[in-house]
Amino acid sequence: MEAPVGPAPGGPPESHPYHHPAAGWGAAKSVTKFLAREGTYVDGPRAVLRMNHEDGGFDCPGCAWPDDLKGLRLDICENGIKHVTWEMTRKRVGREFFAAHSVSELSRWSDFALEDQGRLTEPMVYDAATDHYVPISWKDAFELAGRTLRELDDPNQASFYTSGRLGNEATFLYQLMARELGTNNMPDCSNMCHEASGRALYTALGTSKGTVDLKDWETTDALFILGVNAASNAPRMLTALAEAYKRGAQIVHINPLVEAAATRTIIPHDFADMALFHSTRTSTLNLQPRIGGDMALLRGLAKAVLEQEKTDPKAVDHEFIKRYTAGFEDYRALCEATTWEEIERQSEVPRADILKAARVYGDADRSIVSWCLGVTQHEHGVDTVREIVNLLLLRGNLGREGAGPSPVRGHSNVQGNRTCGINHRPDESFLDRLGEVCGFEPPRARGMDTVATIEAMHRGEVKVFVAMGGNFAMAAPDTPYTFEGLRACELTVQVSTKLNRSHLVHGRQALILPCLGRTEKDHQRTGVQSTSVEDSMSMVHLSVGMKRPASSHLLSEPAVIAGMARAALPDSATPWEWYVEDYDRIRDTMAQVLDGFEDFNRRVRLPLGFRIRQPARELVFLTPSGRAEFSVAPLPDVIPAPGTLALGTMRSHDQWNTTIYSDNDRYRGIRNLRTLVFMNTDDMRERGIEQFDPVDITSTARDGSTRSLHGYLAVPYDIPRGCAAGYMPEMNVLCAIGDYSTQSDQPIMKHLKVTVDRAS
Ligand SMILES: Nc1nc2c(c(=O)[nH]1)N[C@H]1C(S)=C(S)[C@@H](COP(=O)(O)OP(=O)(O)OC[C@H]3O[C@@H](n4cnc5c(=O)[nH]c(N)nc54)[C@H](O)[C@@H]3O)O[C@H]1N2
Ligand SMILES: Nc1nc2c(c(=O)[nH]1)N[C@H]1C(S)=C(S)[C@@H](COP(=O)(O)OP(=O)(O)OC[C@H]3O[C@@H](n4cnc5c(=O)[nH]c(N)nc54)[C@H](O)[C@@H]3O)O[C@H]1N2
Ligand SMILES: [Mo]
Repeated sequence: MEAPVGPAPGGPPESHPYHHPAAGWGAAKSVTKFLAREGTYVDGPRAVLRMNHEDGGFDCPGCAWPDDLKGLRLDICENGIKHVTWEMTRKRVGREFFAAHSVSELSRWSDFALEDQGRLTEPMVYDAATDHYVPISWKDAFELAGRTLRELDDPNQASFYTSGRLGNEATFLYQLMARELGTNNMPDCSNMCHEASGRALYTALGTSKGTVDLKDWETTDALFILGVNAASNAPRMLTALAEAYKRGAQIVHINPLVEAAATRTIIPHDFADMALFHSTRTSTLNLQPRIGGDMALLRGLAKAVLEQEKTDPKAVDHEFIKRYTAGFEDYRALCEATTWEEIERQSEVPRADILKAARVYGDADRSIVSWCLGVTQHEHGVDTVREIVNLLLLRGNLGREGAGPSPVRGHSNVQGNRTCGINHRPDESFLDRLGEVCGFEPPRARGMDTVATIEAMHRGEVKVFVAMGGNFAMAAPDTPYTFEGLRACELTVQVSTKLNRSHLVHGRQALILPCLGRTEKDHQRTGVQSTSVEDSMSMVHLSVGMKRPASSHLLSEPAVIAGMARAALPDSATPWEWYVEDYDRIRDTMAQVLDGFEDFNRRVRLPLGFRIRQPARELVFLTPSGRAEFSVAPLPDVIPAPGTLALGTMRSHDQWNTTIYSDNDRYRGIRNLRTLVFMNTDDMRERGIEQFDPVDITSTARDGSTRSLHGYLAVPYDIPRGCAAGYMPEMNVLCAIGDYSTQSDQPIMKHLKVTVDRAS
């Protein structure tokens, strides 16, 4: 990649151990600086006071952690504030901007500089003759998109991407448009995120979501947190962890890196603690498996529980297993056959430490296991999530208060997108209902996901690419390959709030369609509209924007979709315009199509919204056997070959996916540096590498092809031998398009096979 991702560093790189609690004053200071830079000193704090409120306000567009059930408490976080103010910036990108800068020129700008220009204000179309984006009316933009879609030989030559911001009502219209056109090609950011969790939970429990809610977090005896950097990526989890600690709950963190959430925190809304610098611990035990070693570690926990049962029959909940599960005896045999030696070797955690965690699990009446990308973005992501379920089933940790699986979802509405129909592998029953209620015959063939879409672009089989939000060019694996795919398209359409790389890496024809953000007032014919979103714990509630839109030319996402749909489907029986006049009408249709959405309009207006029915939570398993299924997968071999390292790509504290706020990563003690690789000191010494030495990183894909990054700086870090870590999206260059999990089709972004050498 030619252009840098982050801003120009504010000084020489620094790396210091971080000794302060997570959140607290460090966070407060960072927020103040950020508000000043965005020019939103007054609006920012005012907006934040209206966020996640039980009597209205908008849903934080940041992460998907649920709102505090106690309602009015001001449960906000540093990164949520940054995220909101990023959208509310006073800076604007208008037609003058595009007239002044050609696409070739902008392509040399950093990703930071692109987004830093502010909010997009009017629809633009690419003019190849001048290499500039020029203004286009909404009507002409819809006609261009509609005509190109109409003229395709086959609707499967179009692919419709969703980034997890999109509200439920827009989501429903979007999938309806794609399916009326005749395709299930609906890649989404979930394909890179929690696809593995969904598939594993669906097969094991018949529900593709977690079963617990915040009340369970408040009553559990033991929390096991795997592969999530909560202090940065789900900061409001810190509150739950601190409160659990104060109650005497055990908190076990399982992560190759000891992240800030695994130490201590000052809860920002606890003003007394803030004033007195009083911090609370957020961990009782930290285990550091090697990258990919979680499954072996989980197997070790299960093995220990089964061994304990020999002297203490209550260690295993036989009553539960007999009544509700299938496959226990096979699983027991598998655990017995897996040796401690293999478990230790594959996990890189000593048996004594695994036994400590097993004792926590065995002593707890109620346990929750929570996880994020450290578990999913691997070849064996599905098997590992199923191993989590195996472990929970052993002690009946399901279907009762304080117990169960709890995946931490990413984007604020990524879970809602799936619920409302964004799925390239839709259920027959969903399609039947959709067809019946909306009066058309939906396509039945499976569609393409993210990786399949990029490959099909290369073959010339996907010609039109529409993205509802996100930054596909940077988020997807194998950056140069993804760029080529996008450039091979006939038309690319990006519906966005801010300028990003995906606008510059475009098809022969290209549209930028600017839309309202979640903080903004959405006025339609019948008045101000609200949209609904679903959090990580299946709570659905309304979000109402209250800011004046960034420009009078912006349309809401439902309006953009309806405009495109009408142009692409002139004979459609769907009342697209009527839907947009009043989103209650969309919700009434959704209530007829979607499971658990009956009486949607009334229930979504309850003070905290409503929780979607969770059959597994009620011990109803919609699996073929009608029972919760144990799995019996062999342990994968995750030990790096001699001379190689397993590299995980992850986020810094100061970024939102492809949006980079600064070159700092406060909790990991890094300043002014993103092009780095964290390494174990022994691995560095073996290679003759010192701190901040420039290194070359080369990945070897399954097909034997290699990809390299040059001049990255090595940073010694407390990480197991054989492991390395660095930042996405830069490191997507190293992730080959073919290196996706055969279990989930997810790119294996946490497990790249690399060599690291001193720069030549
Ligand atoms: N501020 C902020 N918040 C965000 C986001 C953001 O970019 N910025 N992104 C949002 C999105 S879309 C998502 S999906 C989530 C992502 O949230 P996370 O899953 O926390 O995201 P990552 O930064 O990828 O971090 C993954 C964690 O996994 C650990 N890890 C790496 N490999 C392994 C392994 O093999 N085993 C285990 N146990 N751990 C491992 C890393 O050390 C790191 O702590 O956050 C959401 N929230
Ligand atoms: N190597 C590596 N790659 C990864 C990951 C990893 O861990 N490692 N993580 C993966 C994961 S989990 C995810 S979720 C993806 C993220 O993939 P995406 O969701 O595609 O990327 P984002 O960076 O979240 O998208 C940011 C853009 O969204 C637009 N936007 C913001 N708000 C709105 C809005 O309200 N409406 C609309 N229409 N547009 C809006 C803005 O234009 C902004 O530039 O990246 C994936 N890529
Ligand atoms: Mo994500």
